[in-house]
Amino acid sequence: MDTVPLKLTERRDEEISARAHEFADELMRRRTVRDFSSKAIPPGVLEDCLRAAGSAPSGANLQPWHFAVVTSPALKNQIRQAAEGNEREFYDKRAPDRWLKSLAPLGTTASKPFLERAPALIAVFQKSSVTGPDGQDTATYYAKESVGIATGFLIAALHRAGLASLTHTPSPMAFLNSILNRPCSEKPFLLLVVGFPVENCSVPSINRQKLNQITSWH
Ligand code: IYR
Repeated sequence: MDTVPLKLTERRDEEISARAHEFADELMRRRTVRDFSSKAIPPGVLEDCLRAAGSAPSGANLQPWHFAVVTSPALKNQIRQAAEGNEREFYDKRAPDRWLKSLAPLGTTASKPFLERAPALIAVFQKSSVTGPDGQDTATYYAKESVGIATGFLIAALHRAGLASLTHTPSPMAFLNSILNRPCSEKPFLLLVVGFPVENCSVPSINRQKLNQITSWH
């Protein structure tokens, strides 16, 4: 096994506490946005956020992810048409009443104008196999967990940079493979909508659970 020195910055306890507190506050301010403006994303920002995503831990470090960044208006239009087709099916036919009831506070519908208006869509794919250094295909391990972590890193990086995002899961998502020309060994995981909110954007009034509701200490 080859090794390299760990580059973890040593910090004083007070600094560690302050940084933990600030980061939590920063992420608490993140909200999913559905009303995007068409304002462009500054050059290089998506690249840096994707570098952050690609630094995530993964099963056997096989990095079972692919991020397809879509800015072409024609492709965004195709994605919107396909997603809205599926969503109409979902809202009008497939969705059980209890699911529609859970979604009601969010005000979501089958209409997805943000898929065209936002400057960028990032389709996240989960790879069932990767090609190793020897040119041989290897099955990936804990791919869903790994891609989930990488997507979390990405969402946090986008927010930290000052961008808004929306985690969109049109169902089913297989149309993303054909529109974006991705192989069938890659399964769509999530469609992330990225950009800036409209001016005076408002978001649903929802609560996050308190710390004591989401933790137990042993
Ligand atoms: N995919 C649909 C429905 C939807 C489902 C969940 I769970 C949400 O948190 C939000 C929406 C849509 O995108 O509208």
